Amino acid sequence: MKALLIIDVQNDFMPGGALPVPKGDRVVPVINRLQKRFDLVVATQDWHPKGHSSFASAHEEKEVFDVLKIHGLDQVLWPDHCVQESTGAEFHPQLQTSKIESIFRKGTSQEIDSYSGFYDNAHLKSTGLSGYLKDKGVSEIYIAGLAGEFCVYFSVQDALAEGFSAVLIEDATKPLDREAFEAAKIDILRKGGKIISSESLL
Ligand code: VGL
Ligand code: ZN
Repeated sequence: MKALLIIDVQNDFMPGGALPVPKGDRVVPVINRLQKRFDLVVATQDWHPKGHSSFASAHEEKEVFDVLKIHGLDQVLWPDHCVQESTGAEFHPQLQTSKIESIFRKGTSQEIDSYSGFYDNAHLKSTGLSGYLKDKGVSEIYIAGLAGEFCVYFSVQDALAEGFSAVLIEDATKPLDREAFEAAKIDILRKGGKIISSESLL
């Protein structure tokens, strides 16, 4: 069985949002068209408490996009984004949500960031997504959403590590940085993931 996993299609990642992904809004119509092709659709939501450790504003004398070691892990410092219950954390208003059976929230622990929809960045805590998908009989996960070289890339890697086949839908994602995304795509292919265009599903 194949599932569509929609990563972080939230207002703060859209042009005009707190952490805008260039052309991030372009993924919305593509993802809406794709949903009909799947038996199961699930989504993630970046969902940070106020003052989250990934926010530059939580660290004195640090700036947005500085990189810090937090508990031994490299942490990019982001603008405040996707704060729990805020408008920025809501899904894009045009995203169709009626087919989304479950929403997995991540980044909820104050001290640690979570790019992947499966685990936090230190792999300490699971969101339950892997067990949920296995319980539903899913073997293939198709991944879409934002941002291509962060939450999407990390989710693809965890999907593969959990034993799923993982397929990145290239025109249903956008990166923050195109070069970093090119490197991520090479790594996805090297790890056994696939990369396709939405056209091959429609
Ligand atoms: C993301 C940076 C910080 C993402 C989330 O959804 O890719 N990126 N939080
Ligand atoms: Zn975040």
